Amino acid sequence: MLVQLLRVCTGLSLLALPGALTAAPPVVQISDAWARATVPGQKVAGVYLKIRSPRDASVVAVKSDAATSAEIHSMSNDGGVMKMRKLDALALPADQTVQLKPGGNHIMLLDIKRQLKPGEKVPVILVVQERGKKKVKVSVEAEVREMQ
Ligand SMILES: [Cu+2]
Repeated sequence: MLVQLLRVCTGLSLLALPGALTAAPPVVQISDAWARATVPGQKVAGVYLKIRSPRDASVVAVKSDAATSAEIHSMSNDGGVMKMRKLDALALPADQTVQLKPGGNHIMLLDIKRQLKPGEKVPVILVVQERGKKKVKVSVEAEVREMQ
């Protein structure tokens, strides 16, 4: 009887382990990261992704080894002309998925160092900051895709 009880207890503690691991402090999550393929000689490329923070934060900078610099851009329709504008920061409201997508907010790689071909991966680093806290770097590999 005692032996059986012990077995049950051991089983339970093993089962509890995954739960304990997921209880670690939540972090910024990035998914579906992709970069638009470029043609030879093209100097800029858009990067798109979904990002979600467990607490209010903002993306305050972006960079990539594949480009001389990178910026966060907004895109708006100004009298039929699509215009891009640099954003100083991208707000990440707590627990909301913020989507960067073609025609909307995006990351723009400027002065890219090589052609981006479908299937390749482009490393991108997002610098995320919660108000009054240290900046945290979140890195992601964006898969290069042709525009659909
Ligand atoms: Cu842009």
